[in-house]
Amino acid sequence: MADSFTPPATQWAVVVNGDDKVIIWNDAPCPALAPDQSYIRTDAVAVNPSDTKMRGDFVTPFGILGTDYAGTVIAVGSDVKDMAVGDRICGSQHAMNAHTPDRGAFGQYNVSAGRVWLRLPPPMSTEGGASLGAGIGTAGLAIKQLGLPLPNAPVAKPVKVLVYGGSTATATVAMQLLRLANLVRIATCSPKNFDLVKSNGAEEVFDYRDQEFAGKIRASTKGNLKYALDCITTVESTSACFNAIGRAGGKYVSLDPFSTYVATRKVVSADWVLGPTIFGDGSTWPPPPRRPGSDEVRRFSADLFAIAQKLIDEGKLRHHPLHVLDGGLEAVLEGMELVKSGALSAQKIVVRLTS
Ligand code: CO7
Repeated sequence: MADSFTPPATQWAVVVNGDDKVIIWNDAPCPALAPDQSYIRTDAVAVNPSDTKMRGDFVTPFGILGTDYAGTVIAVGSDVKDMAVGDRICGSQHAMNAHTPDRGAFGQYNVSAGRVWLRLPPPMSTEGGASLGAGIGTAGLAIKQLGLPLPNAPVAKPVKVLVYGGSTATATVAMQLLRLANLVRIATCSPKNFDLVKSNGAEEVFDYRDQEFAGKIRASTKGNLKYALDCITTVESTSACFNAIGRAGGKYVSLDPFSTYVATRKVVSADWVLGPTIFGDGSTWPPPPRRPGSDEVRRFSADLFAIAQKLIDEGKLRHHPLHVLDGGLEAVLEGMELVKSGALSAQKIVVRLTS
């Protein structure tokens, strides 16, 4: 198939121009098709908070924005055995990587990236699929950095894990993975989202605005909590997680660089996840994200997405609640403004690009 396929010369895409402005560009380059990857018509994209933060030093001018997409395979590379034309797939891109500025999700076409993709089974909508990639990648890396197992290797004896920000899109995926690994989830969120967070696997949920909640978590864990996953990463969230971890110490992992001045307990080791490293290519962004590639992470992503594939095929992993917009790439700009406004609660913006 690849032999007879010539990628279009240009496409419509959402890019950041030389003046650091987000624009829709009708002359964006189309990526080449590698022998081991597939070419996908983009049918839907999701907007992540990180997409709205790609400005200034993070930008490769005229690089294509966007992390998460879902669509239909229109061509496969000559070495591809596990995808076929017509398959519906979803996946993620390492947008604004200085080496591959033509590889962002917010264009008419995507080329799959490594093994960071999933084939969508019939019950999973294309829009739901579009919301999965960054969540699975980020949650998987966070669980790895906590030193905890994925669902293919459940622990024999349940261990409690605090998930701060339980109603975030990353947390609802993380809690499902933790539950399937026999780990016990304790979460925080607003009371209006307690039911959602419980339905995604939290056994106990606390209101983070309740002044007493750190004490309540310490009581619930009898002062023995060892693991905290911070999906928010503010001074308050870091401080609350450090206070909740028991006297013997443990591990704290956040999704952004955390404030070290509140992470002062020596018995707690702390780390943070850079989602786009899931591709194994490291990061070209300015420090602290900048880092070299890692074959070990590349292998981990292949394992993680194989595990996730099995879970979605078996109906064991579901997507975050969606807020779906129509209106093509213009609606992607609208979605980015909605995410930036902070008005969303427990919803992932997904934009349909084709009907
Ligand atoms: O991974 C990538 C690529 C892979 C291939 S790209 C990276 C994607 N990950 C990130 O962008 C991680 C960093 N995340 C952020 O910077 C986000 O700003 C947050 C921290 C919000 C998390 O992003 P996520 O997409 O997971 O969350 P969300 O937008 O779905 O979260 C919104 C929720 C709200 O519903 C609030 O919860 P409720 O229950 O109170 O409504 O976040 C909650 N929230 C807070 N909770 C406590 C928002 N601000 C909060 C606060 N304290 N200050």
